[in-house]
Amino acid sequence: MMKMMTISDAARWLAERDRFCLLTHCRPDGDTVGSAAALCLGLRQLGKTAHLLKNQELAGNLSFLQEGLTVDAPAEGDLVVSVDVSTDDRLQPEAAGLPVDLKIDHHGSGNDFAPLALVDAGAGACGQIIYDLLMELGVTLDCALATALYVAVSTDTGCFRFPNTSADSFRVAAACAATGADLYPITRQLFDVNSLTKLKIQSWMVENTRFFRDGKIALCAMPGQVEKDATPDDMDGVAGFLRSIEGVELCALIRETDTGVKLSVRCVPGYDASAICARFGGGGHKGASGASFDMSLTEAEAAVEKVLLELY
Ligand SMILES: [Mn+2]
Repeated sequence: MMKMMTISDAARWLAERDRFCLLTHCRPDGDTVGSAAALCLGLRQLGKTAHLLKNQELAGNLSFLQEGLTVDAPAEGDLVVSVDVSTDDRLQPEAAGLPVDLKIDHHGSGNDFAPLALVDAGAGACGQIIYDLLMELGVTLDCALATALYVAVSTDTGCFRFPNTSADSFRVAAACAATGADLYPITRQLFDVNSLTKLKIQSWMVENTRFFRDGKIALCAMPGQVEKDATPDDMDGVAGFLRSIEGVELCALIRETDTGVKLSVRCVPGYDASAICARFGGGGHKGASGASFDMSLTEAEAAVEKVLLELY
C-alpha cells in the first residue's frame, strides 16, 4: 500500500533523515534530472548527504545538471527517492532491483512502487513540486539550484507553451529568475538551437507522415535507418515536431528499437494520448504519452492507425 503525502509530510520526512540517493527516469528529460538535481542541492544545503544515481542515458546538453552530484550505486543506509518517475519500469536502468522509499511525481497515471508518495498530477512539471518542497524545508534558491529547477519547469511545459503551463509554472520560473541565474544560454540551447541532423530528420518526417481526419491526425512510422546518425539530443522532442504542423491536433510517431518499436503520442487538449498508449501497454500524460512494444514497424503502424481512428 502506498501512503500519499502532502508537501509538508514529505518535507518533514526528508528533514528527519540524513542520507539520500535520488533516482531519475529512463531516457531522462530536463524535468527528471533538473528536479532531482535541485532536490539534491537543496538537501545538501541542509547539511544532508545526497546524490543522484548516475543516469548513463542523460543527453549531452543536460549532463551539466548531474555533474558533481552522482554516485554509481547508493551507499548503505541511503534512503531512495524517485523523481518524476510514474511507474517502476520507467526507472533509470541503473536502479533495477533497488527498493524505492519515496516517489515524488506529477504523472496522472502510474503504479505504486514505493511505500510513500508525493504526487500532484496538477503540476505541469515535477520541478514545481520540488520547488514547494524546498521552500517548505527552508532551502534558499541559489543560482545552481535555480538553473536546475528552471530547466525542469521549462522543459516539461515546452518553454511555457504547452497547456500544462499555469500560474504556478510562472511562479516557480519567476523565483528562479529572481536569483540572478543566467537562464538565457540554457534556454537557447534547449529551445532555440537545432542540429542539422535533427532538421534533416524533421525534413524526412514532413515527406513521410500520413494524415487522417482532414489533417487533424498525423502518423509517422520511422525506420531505424532514418535516425542512424542521430544522437539522443537530435531525437529530443521529435514527436512534438509533428504536432507543430498546422492543423494537426493528435500525432503519433513510431520508431524502431532493438526490441520492437517505441510509440510517442502528442496532442492538444480534447484528446487523450495516454489512452492511446495504454492500448500498447504504455502511459504518461493526456498531452504526451509513450509505449514500447514488440512488433515490426509495419505491424505497429497498422495497429496504431487502427487505434487512432477507432478512438478519434
Ligand atoms: Mn515531468
